[in-house]
Amino acid sequence: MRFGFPRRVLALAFGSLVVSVLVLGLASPAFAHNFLVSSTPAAGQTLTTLPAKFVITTNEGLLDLSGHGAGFAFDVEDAQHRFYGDGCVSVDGSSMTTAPALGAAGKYRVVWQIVSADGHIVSNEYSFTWAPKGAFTPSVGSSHPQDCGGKSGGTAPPDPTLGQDTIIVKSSANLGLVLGIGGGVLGLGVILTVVILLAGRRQKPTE
Ligand SMILES: [Cu+2]
Repeated sequence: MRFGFPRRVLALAFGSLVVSVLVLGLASPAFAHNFLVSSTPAAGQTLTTLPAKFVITTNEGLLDLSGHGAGFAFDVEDAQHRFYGDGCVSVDGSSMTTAPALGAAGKYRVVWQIVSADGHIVSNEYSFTWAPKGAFTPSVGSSHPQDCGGKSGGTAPPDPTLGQDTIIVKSSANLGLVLGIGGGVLGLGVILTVVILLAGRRQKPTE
């Protein structure tokens, strides 16, 4: 009985250690998937002038195996489903850029796709509002996304030479991280149950 409390504390400390290792172990592969850090235009932004370039910046280096953005896409679409830009992307470090082009004022949608540091495809979308101030000559756009003369971009399927599955990240939440935390919580529950059962069993004979 005298050693019951410290033993339980020790068991809990050990349990916490196991849970930490579990959470880190399960969550770390998730960090291999690049995620969006910032963009131009930004999600939900009202853009009033055309920036020098459109940019998607992720948390770590992108994997541009072909050297000309195969598997990458930066589609800009208006509410009438017309697409703007030549579909050419340039990959530099953790960022992908494309030459900016927009049509008439209104709501626009960006669909981006990148090749993650671990070779997996990650894509997502967001919208922004285009409200040009002053003189602006709108681009005509096209009925489908351009693919930079077959080099990159558009909604072309990912480079088959990558031989990897496609990960579609629909929310900004990191799915792997959520799964990792879920696994950690589950592990904690199991460990707590075992600790409580052991503590109960140990106390019975002394009383
Ligand atoms: Cu991956």
